[in-house]
Amino acid sequence: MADMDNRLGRVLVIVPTYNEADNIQGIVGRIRDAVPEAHLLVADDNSPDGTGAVADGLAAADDQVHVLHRPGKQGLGAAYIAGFRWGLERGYDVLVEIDADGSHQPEELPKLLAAVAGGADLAIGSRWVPGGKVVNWPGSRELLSRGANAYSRMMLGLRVRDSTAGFRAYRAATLEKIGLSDVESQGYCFQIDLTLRTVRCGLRVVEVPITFVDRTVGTSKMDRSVMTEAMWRITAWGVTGVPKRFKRHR
Ligand SMILES: Nc1nc2c(ncn2[C@@H]2O[C@H](COP(=O)(O)OP(=O)(O)OP(=O)(O)O)[C@@H](O)[C@H]2O)c(=O)[nH]1
Ligand SMILES: [Mg+2]
Repeated sequence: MADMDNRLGRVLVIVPTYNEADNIQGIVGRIRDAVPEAHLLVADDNSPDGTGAVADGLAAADDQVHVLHRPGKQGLGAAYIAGFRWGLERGYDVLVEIDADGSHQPEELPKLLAAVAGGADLAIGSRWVPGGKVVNWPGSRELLSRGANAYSRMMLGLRVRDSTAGFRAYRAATLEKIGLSDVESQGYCFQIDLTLRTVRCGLRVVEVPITFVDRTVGTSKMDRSVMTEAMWRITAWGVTGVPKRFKRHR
């Protein structure tokens, strides 16, 4: 692990939250145990259930835990962009995405980080490569995820099997190269957007099989508007070919 830390540099794990008061303490504890060297940033969108205040309490007790308070619900993409900027400004070398609801198991973080240490510019915790699994997911959600991935592969020519996955580790250099200032995606198609940018910059994406566990506590933020946004953006990126904004970074 010490060798791996040397190759990785400083790691920041970003946890976006909206109404995760019953999950945040458990997930922060599990992340701290799984990757004790890493720092953690909770990016909270002023959750009405008080998640931000719970996170402040955790940060007060642990100087490796930080909180970014945002004014209101602006979507997962915006929360991650703000979190990435926070981390890049402070010189972190690897920036990790993980959900707060336990779907992504912190105990699998070392596997993701090992892929980055081994040369990946982006490591994705993937449900849909051999060895990847989903536990307790309703058939309808599996169908939606598989469908979104199949559509992305077809429309965008992506070879990545799980480009909607939200459990991933980026090298700081990857985020700097792909450019964050013109990312407009708000919901889950944010993940597809950044995957596409990474691939189109000629960077190396490695998929690591993970076991995804459906949330048992709290409520989902997945809704029709999130799905509609993904559908129209993927279609637009597909039919207009390589957008200029992606070419610029080549
Ligand atoms: N800061 C912020 N976090 C968000 C927002 N939307 C979702 N999240 C967080 O992003 C992560 C993923 O959202 P989920 O609601 O779990 O979405 P999902 O995994 O597709 O849906 P379920 O697991 O079925 O609930 C969770 O940690 C949420 O709290 C948002 O607008 N702002
Ligand atoms: Mg979830």
